[in-house]
Amino acid sequence: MFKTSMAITPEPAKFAPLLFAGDWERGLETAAELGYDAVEVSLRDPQTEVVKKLGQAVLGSGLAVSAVATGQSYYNDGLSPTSPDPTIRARLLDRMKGHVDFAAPWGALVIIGGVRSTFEGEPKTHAAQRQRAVDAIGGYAEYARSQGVSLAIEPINRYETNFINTVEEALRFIEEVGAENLVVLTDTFHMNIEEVSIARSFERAGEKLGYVHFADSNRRAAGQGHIDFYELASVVRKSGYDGYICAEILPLPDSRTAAKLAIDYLRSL
Ligand code: LER
Ligand code: MN
Repeated sequence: MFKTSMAITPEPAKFAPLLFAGDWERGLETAAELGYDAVEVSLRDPQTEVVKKLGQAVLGSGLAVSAVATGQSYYNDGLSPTSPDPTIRARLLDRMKGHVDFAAPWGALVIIGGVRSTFEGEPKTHAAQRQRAVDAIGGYAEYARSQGVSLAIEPINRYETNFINTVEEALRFIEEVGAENLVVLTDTFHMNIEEVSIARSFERAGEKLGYVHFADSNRRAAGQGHIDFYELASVVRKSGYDGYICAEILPLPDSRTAAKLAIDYLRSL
């Protein structure tokens, strides 16, 4: 049996594949009722009251936090580690430290996915944008290590970013940053677009596999599209991965039904 998690957010988000967006109380209640082990929380500003309340409520819910997703800092507020503006990078460093502090009590991961943003402007300027991100993420990793937290680099498909689309690129980036507490997050929705073989890419992540998003080809719950999750489950088991499988999925037909479909299917694997 895999440890299970589902992705929620306390705020109405611009980023779609999250359940119970803006209604975290019902999100927690439903996750506990359906028997999930944990929730993944997508946070905007970790210093806000709503995030403090959410943290307290999770502690009392019997659930764990599996991971903190951080993309809203870019999607909602334009903060990016590639930015040439040092005040933007400093604001993001502050946020990331707050995310690490939120994650630490559960040993949850902090996800570096959408927050990487996308390289902009002339291709010849991309190397400098990438270098700023290497330095910035190295800084987040150093703080995270002091709190016993790991950061998960998530490859994202080409329609959302041009900065790390594949597992191979994530591994190269991790090597470049050179921090021990950087791992790979494999999201099957993105992999279905980018990877030659989803299964072989899970194998390629190997010991660096640190976290998993299961969403089907249409970003609905696993089992609602055409990805072969039985093959993937067997590859993941063989790799010795003992972390969470998190349903990061569209709330279709509605949040509760999607959450129920996902956990029933995860249990069948
Ligand atoms: C976040 O986990 C994700 O999968 C991305 O689509 C964010 O843009
Ligand atoms: Mn994802």
